[in-house]
Amino acid sequence: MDMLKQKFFEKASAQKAEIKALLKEHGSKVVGEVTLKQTFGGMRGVKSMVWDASNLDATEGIRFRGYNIPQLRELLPKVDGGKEPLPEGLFWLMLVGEVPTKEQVNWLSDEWEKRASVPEHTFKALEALSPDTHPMTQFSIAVLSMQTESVFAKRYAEGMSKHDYWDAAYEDTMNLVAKLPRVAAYIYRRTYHNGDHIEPRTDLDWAGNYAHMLGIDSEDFKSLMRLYLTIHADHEGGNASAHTVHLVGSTLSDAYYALSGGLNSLAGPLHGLANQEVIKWIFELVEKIGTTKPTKEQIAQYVQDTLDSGKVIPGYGHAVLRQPDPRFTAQREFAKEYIKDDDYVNIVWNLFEVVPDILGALGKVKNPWPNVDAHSGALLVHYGLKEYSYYTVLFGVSRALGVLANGCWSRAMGYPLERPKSVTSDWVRDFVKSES
Ligand code: CMX
Repeated sequence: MDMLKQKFFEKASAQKAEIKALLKEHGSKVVGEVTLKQTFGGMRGVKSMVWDASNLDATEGIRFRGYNIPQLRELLPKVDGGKEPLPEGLFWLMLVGEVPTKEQVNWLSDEWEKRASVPEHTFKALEALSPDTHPMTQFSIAVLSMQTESVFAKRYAEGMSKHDYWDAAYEDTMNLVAKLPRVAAYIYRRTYHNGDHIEPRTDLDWAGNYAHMLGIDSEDFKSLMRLYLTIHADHEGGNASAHTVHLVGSTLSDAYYALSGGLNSLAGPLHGLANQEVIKWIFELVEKIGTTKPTKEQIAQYVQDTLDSGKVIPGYGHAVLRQPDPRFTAQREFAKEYIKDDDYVNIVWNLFEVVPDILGALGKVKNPWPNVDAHSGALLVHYGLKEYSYYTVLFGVSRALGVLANGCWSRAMGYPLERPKSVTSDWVRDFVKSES
């Protein structure tokens, strides 16, 4: 058994026994109430799921196993001479709750490199799609097409004991994460570079190799990819993509089915697709105003026009956060350090000064601050990745780390099929009548 799997098994077995005892004694304690507003309003704040890899605080933002983003940037191992954390390190932390050593992270990079081969039929499936198929559609199909490789599905068909689900889930997770950069880069090169594909390198880390296969080989872009793929990896369990993976996985559909489902959730403009919407909207701003150096007054007018036409301001607002997203701040710091005076980065920073007051004045927006998607596009454009329809794929590659690590825990803990209760509008009418 490999060292990460062994650690995971030991931690999960101990936690399973602990939680079993805890539930025996405290299982009927009430953890919250559900109001009618929440029942109709997207279940905001309803505590109905356990998710150990990360937790979101409305003001502090995300913490991964207790560590915030500035701490991760400092503590997680880096490539020699590099300043940004390796996503491998975050995956290790999320899976077993320990900050890994440089050696452990190197082992993981090598392990993923060994498992990275993508089945030929996946490339064929992609080639069968119309070239104008949205990259997220291609990505979801590609992940699903690799389900032929599922260890979980194969072992389940052979009669696997439920005590071994964790083992098969771990194998699927490691294999699937390993294959994602190759598949995702293939989609990019196929869609925007006439199928001029770039072979993987065996001497690079997971994110560095992805940057290389995209065709952008600068060291700074590799650093950006390491940071990007770290900070987008997880955002507790209730966000739409994570929750979808959790729900699909709870039926014992394997990691390939579950991730493909999660990617379909991520592809919505209120969620991950907002990263493409932000830069598209900024490009339209530049086009409309006729300059890449708009004044704050011009920007404010453009924001107002967007709201007046009945649209949301992409990259702003959040269902849980009530402060600027630390993932936005991390990207801002990256830009300050690596990028000097870029017009699109400056527009993003000016939007940050203008938008919150305008959204706040509407009186209904609970969080007028920027989220993770407000900044990423300007950074990618700076390094030459201008094809914004691709951006959510990058998000999806990263998000796989968190949702699949959590999927391993769900199978190890033996969490059951997810099945909340729905009610009808008639039930609500009767309920309100009986209450009053
Ligand atoms: N621009 C304009 N109006 C906004 C807004 C924004 N950025 N954010 C919220 N609002 C509006 C809502 O549409 C809602 O209006 P109605 O009552 O007329 O329907 C009202 O303010 C209250 O919404 P809320 O409780 O503050 O926000 P929700 O929890 O319902 O929604 C989110 C959260 C992210 C969907 C919303 O803020 C939004 O649409 N933002 C823009 C899209 C975006 O950036 N999404 C990415 C989020 C991060 C991610 O998942 O990747």
